[in-house]
Amino acid sequence: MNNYIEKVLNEVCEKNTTEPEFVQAVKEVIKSIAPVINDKHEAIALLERMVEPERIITFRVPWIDDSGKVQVNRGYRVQFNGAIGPFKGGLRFHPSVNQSIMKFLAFEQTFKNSLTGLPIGGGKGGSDFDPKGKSDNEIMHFCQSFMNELQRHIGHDLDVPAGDIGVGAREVGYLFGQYRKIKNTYEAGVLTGKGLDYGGSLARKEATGFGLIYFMREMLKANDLELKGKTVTISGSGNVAIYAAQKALEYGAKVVAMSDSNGCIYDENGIDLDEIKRIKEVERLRIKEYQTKYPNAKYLENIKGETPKVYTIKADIVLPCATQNDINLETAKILVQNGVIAVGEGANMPTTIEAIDYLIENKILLAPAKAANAGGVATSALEMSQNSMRYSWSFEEVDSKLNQIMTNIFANCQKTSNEFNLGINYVAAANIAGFKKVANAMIAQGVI
Ligand code: NDP
Ligand code: 2IT
Repeated sequence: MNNYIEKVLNEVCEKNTTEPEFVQAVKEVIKSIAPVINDKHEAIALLERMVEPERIITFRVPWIDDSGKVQVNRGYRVQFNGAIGPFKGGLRFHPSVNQSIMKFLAFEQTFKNSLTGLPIGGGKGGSDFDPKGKSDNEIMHFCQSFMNELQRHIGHDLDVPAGDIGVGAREVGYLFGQYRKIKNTYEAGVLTGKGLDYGGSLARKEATGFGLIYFMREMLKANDLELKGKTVTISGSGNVAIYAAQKALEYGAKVVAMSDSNGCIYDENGIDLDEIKRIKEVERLRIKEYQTKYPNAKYLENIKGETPKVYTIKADIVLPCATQNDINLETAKILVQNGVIAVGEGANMPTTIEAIDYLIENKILLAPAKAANAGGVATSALEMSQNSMRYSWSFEEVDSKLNQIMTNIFANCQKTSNEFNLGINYVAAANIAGFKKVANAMIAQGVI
């Protein structure tokens, strides 16, 4: 690490003492970009500007629950970096949401969006609202109130939100309806992840999970391996997890375990994905419900403070598709002990810095989130393109563009890795490759 990088990192630590996730995300990026940082960057305070969001918006979200009681949540939108395009990134509704989590996600999004090769800047938003156990009516009222404020800060050329944890097509629909009502205009490209009947893109729902497996396919191929015949475990059973499972199955892998925050189901014969879709996408139930149809499948309940059970099951390929810091050093050691070949990060920052280092030292192929889960936002950008054209592509057209984008992202990581002699370290490669375009755009645009 050079002196300039160390200085910026110290400042970030000092200025953001209450934001551990944000500091972690910055640390991971900034440490790996040392080979491309020089005195010119220091002279124009490039890194200092890159670690400071362009704008953070925080707002009150009042709504009335089904019993008539007034509830208040906190809403956020972090517009981190708009150098290469309108701010772009999802909305997360989860009780753990706070400024640190919003900032880490928006920071990561900036480099991820750069890697897609498409003209999108980095942003993220959300609320500490907990959708679990809420009625459809409550979800709608919350989304409407959230949009009452958010509408002032977004627009198809300004900032384009989408889904993330707790926000899927249902929520995007309610958000879009309220935006349209307030603005009195049909601005389809203001949100992505929309339903297919009102401007959504085919294959957006599948894109993050499919993209993760396309990236995994390329990474395995470059190392003389393939998905066929491999066993796979997946942390999570939401949007990313489900469509990663579907594509892995198509490529001949066997998915033996999936999870939610309570625990995991393990079916050594292979999981019935249609049943998972019914439980999670239709009924919105807990994953334990899987045992009702498959009593022979095991259910392992998580114990607070311990490794999530899904990571204790032996598999060739592990796909963290739930939340940040799911894999710590202790869990990484279990994975290595169990003979895991590859880890594919569907979630954002699912692996702690110590765990990343340990996995790489132990020659595990690690597909980093910024590159491997970029298929979702890339397809969101394709949704924006279709909205601008007032036209829509077929599922096959979108999917083939997604496949090409993920193949290009992997090739870029491999090329960068070779160029800087990184060994097999796609984490550092993705950080360097993502950084370059944002840095060049910021330099070209002056002191912004
Ligand atoms: P969903 O809300 O659809 O699913 C989240 C899944 O993660 C659920 O199974 C949830 O279980 C599980 N989970 C376990 N522990 C936690 C926890 N502590 N906090 C939140 N969720 C937890 O979200 P997505 O599938 O959309 O997102 C999953 C991950 O992928 C996130 O990290 C997100 O940032 C990332 N991502 C998403 C993209 C997208 O297009 N949707 C694009 C790129 C990345 P439970 O139901 O018990 O909470
Ligand atoms: O983390 C992510 O990339 C997303 N949640 C998707 C963002 C988007 O704008 O589609």
